[in-house]
Amino acid sequence: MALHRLYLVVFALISTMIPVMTLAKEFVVGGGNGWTTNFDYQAWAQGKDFQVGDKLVFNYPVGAHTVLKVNRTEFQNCIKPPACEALTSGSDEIVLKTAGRKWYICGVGTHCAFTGQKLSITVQNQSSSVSPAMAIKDTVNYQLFFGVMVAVITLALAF
Ligand SMILES: *[C@@H]1O[C@H](CO)[C@@H](O)[C@H](O)[C@H]1NC(C)=O
Ligand SMILES: *[C@@H]1O[C@H](CO)[C@@H](O)[C@H](O)[C@H]1NC(C)=O
Ligand SMILES: [Cu+2]
Repeated sequence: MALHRLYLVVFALISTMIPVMTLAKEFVVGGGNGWTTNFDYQAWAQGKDFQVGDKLVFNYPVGAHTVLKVNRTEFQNCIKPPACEALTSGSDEIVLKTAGRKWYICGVGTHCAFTGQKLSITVQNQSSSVSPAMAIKDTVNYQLFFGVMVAVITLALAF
């Protein structure tokens, strides 16, 4: 019986962790096309639900492109921001930390201006405060549900 209870405690702990860990979504920009020229990134972004805590991944051959986070004006005019470090790893990950409109361009040559290598997205707020992963009411309810369920099962087995 003690073993059963230990098993259930472990199960309860794991089941409360899973929703938190799978919560943040990862978006590979451009999907299989990656981060490249002559691709419609606005069409790609259309209908996607970007939320605080989610991650963007820009994939491209190292040296072929870069990723620059820019403001609206820079985005519209394909201006590279002064003193902004470009991401150049070829597999650049950007965690969306705040809500609102975000703009990204490629800093290589005229990729932004002439071949549309630019992405603009709107990041939605999670509910409110604390860390993004913990802030979601549904998750908390889900965890609560699991916790209660496991407690009930544990009690049922213990007696
Ligand atoms: C965008 O950044 C530029 C610097 O490259 C700055 O001069 C400009 O005021 C910024 N525009 C907005 C709308 O923040
Ligand atoms: C997101 O939520 C924060 C705090 O709850 C608020 O200050 C901010 O204005 C919100 N942003 C958007 C884009 O809704
Ligand atoms: Cu480029």
